[in-house]
Amino acid sequence: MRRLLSVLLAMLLTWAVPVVPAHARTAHEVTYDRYSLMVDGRRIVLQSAEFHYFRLPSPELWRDVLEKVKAAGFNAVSLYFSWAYHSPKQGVYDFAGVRDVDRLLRTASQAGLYVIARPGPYINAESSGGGLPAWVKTVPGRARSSEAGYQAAYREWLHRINPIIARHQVTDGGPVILYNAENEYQVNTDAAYMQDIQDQARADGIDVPITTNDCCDGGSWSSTWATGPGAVQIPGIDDYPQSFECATPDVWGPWGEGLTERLRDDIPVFAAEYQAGAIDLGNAGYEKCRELTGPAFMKFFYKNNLVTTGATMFSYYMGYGGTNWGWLAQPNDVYTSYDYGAAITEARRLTPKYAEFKRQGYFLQAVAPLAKTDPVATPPAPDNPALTTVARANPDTGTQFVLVRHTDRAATTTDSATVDWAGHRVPVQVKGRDAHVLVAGYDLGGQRLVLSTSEIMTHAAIGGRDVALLYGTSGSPGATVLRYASQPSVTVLDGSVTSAYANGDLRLDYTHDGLARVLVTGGGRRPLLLLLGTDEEAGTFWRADTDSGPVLVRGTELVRSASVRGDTVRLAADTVAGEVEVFAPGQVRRVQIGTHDVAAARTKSGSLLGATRAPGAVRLPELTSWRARAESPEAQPGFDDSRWTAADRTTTTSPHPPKTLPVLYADDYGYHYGNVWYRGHFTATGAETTIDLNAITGRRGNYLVWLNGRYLGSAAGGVQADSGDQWTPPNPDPGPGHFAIPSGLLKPGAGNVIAVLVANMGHNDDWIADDLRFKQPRGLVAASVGGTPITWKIQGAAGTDPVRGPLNNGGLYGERTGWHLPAYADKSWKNAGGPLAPGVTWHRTAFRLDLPDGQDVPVGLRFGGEQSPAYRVMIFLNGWNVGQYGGDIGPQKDFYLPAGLLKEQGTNTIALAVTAEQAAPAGPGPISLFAYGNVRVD
Ligand code: IPT
Repeated sequence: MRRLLSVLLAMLLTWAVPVVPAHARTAHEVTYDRYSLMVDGRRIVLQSAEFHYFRLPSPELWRDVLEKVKAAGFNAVSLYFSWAYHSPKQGVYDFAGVRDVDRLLRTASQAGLYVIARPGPYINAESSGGGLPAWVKTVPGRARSSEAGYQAAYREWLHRINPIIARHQVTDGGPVILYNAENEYQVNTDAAYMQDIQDQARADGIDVPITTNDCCDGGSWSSTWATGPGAVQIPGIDDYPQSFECATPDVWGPWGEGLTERLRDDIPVFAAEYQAGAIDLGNAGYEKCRELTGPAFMKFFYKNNLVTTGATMFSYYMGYGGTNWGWLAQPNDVYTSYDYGAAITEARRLTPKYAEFKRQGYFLQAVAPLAKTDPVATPPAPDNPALTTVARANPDTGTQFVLVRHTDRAATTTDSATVDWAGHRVPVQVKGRDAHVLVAGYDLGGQRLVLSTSEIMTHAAIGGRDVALLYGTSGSPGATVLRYASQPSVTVLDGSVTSAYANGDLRLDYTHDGLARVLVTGGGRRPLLLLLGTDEEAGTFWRADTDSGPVLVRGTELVRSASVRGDTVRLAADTVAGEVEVFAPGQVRRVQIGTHDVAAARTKSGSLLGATRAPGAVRLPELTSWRARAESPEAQPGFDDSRWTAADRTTTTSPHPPKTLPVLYADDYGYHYGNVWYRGHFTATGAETTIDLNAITGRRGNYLVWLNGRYLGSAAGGVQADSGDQWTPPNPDPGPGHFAIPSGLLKPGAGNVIAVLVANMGHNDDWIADDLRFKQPRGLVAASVGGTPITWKIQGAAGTDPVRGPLNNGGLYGERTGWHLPAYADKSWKNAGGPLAPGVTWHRTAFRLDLPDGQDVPVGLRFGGEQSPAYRVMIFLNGWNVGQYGGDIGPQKDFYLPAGLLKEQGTNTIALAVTAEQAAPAGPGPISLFAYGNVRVD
């Protein structure tokens, strides 16, 4: 017994790792003034990226994304919390598994990020209902108001989510630094509601500053109503200057200059959502969205905003977009992928936008005087009107920040000028839609930077010297001037750089080309290693902090973190075959990537240079042995629907009155997501000639109709009955379908059965808070057979999947009987490949993966061939509904299968529910697995 105890104790001592590192639990104070946020009095520039955990249902991958966010120089992440994701019905909440937001907040903390917590209750985000659960559609009281029924509902949510957020606040040693109330709450506002959200938050222990994100201009909680009920401490503005027209990525700033307004004099300028990608409204594909919001846009708009407005709080929407898996999408604006054209792709890969974030983010974090600046009235002027300068300066240090940009923001030419600045005449050049933030009068570590026409990416004291990384457009001239007490000695280690010393100033002139290296020693200062690179070279650098100070790394695909122990620096890095160069503290002689020793040699720059290892090659299996089985037994007249819900209501809480009775709105019967079946029984008079239906499915939806087991055809589902906005007239006939009854099919004087399968593509948002758009019904909104009375039954999802949550399933027969689940025995199914009959046919196959440990190989499912208008496909991976494919759905042919849902070592099941609205000679295909990439993760 004693032995057992001591073994247990030993185990505890070895394995009990505190969840949150002890040093992280220190309480901090968050304050602010007109310049910036402050933590314990220290100013910070908040550089945040938006991330939606609910669009990545794999908690193990949250860490990957958040580490990538951190490594790009962000110090914060902005998190919407989706009410709908956690609550299948009133009073029921689930924060387990993929919904474990406590784990999410711990992971953010471990990644070293602050959190902007945005629990809504309304979040928009192109998510179904804008994050409001669909059950809220059936609650009396206008959504997003203080009316009674809705108030009880949203308070229920806040009292569940707030305590989780509250225990992770900066003020208690956690990461949450701001709490965002509501979302773009501008139209049909109710101050009592806006105030109550904040009162509830305070009562639940939220004590960090409360913010809100206003849309478009500063007209509401930000300024006009800044002091009344509902006013928040730090309002911010959302700005999407590049629009969402991904098809025309060269159109420049159609939605304006993108300058974040100063709203009040007592708070910092806060870009609460700044465009960092786009929804793909025109089905151009997300690569086009990435181009629309690519490095050129980022350089011009982000830098212009920084220097023109002096904003010190930025949150970029999105940092990583993710997937509208299940029924998460708000169908009017998005399809399955929510890649968003973001810096990190849906499959978690880094793009050129990521490198641009890194160049800018490192600068914001390294150059402290940026956190407190005032405008400079007369900036140094270029001698070429094609170029314009704008400047700010820190009133305490005098450090100047000068933006150099094209006067005409659409210009694509390369223009040069000289500028008289800080006692020097220096060349500047702007290529196309680039812009530069140049710094003068800055104490760069132990150095004095008089000015540079290269941009500062970062600098750090490493091994008794300063290492500074500066960069500029390839081929452009650069000049850097440093001040010394006496003439220093200059060694050009690499590249071509000239130097001249006069009156205490050392001037270096060069052309940005590759990576030049200059060592400056003496002159009364500690040594300086200047790295002068092109944008591309600078983008290959990483910076990580260790207990022994910062390290800089050139090369690898990603440096997640670094640590120094004795004479060894260990990098947690992703690699392919290539170079790694480490600038590390003086005692470091050895480099490890993970636990692997890198044979590294000392360079003349004092760094250690070695090679990185390639990942092992990976072959993915072919998808063969598909089995198929048709379902839709509900269409047959003899189907037993006695256990289905009777759809017999004559009243509804919906603001949209029914067009025929009974009320057939799916939500009214508790069926909120996915497909819904209706069966209508009637005794025919014999005079009936058509079945007249009307269904609202949301955009991209359809419905299929049978009479007495015979397929009559399909129709497109409507988007909305009433517009819900002042611009679009009401639509009395949203999703009509008129189905002629073929002769001989009707049974006069006897029982006849209409069967209708209606897609529910997701719920409209509630952006203008008028209830009308959000509470658009789903399902049938009108039904008649020539006036003959019909008795209706309805069946949707058979409950909530306890693991996968409320949005995973609708009411297809196969879903109700588990055909999507991996354990389902499909042995008796026929080999797939035959023609498709109208209705639903499932296809299943299994495949084994054995991906190597220690590699990241994001896997996708690809539909080859042309999209067919005949059918649409719902894709299940091991029971998880990972998306929808089809010409009516969107342009997407590749579907990401996130690890976690995907067993990287083991057997996986793909189940496809193919809904054919026309007969087709064959089902979807060819279907294959592919890898988005392959890196070692050490
Ligand atoms: C703004 C929303 O706040 C956000 O949730 C998301 O919908 C985003 O934009 C667009 O992707 S809405 C603003 C563009 C009017």
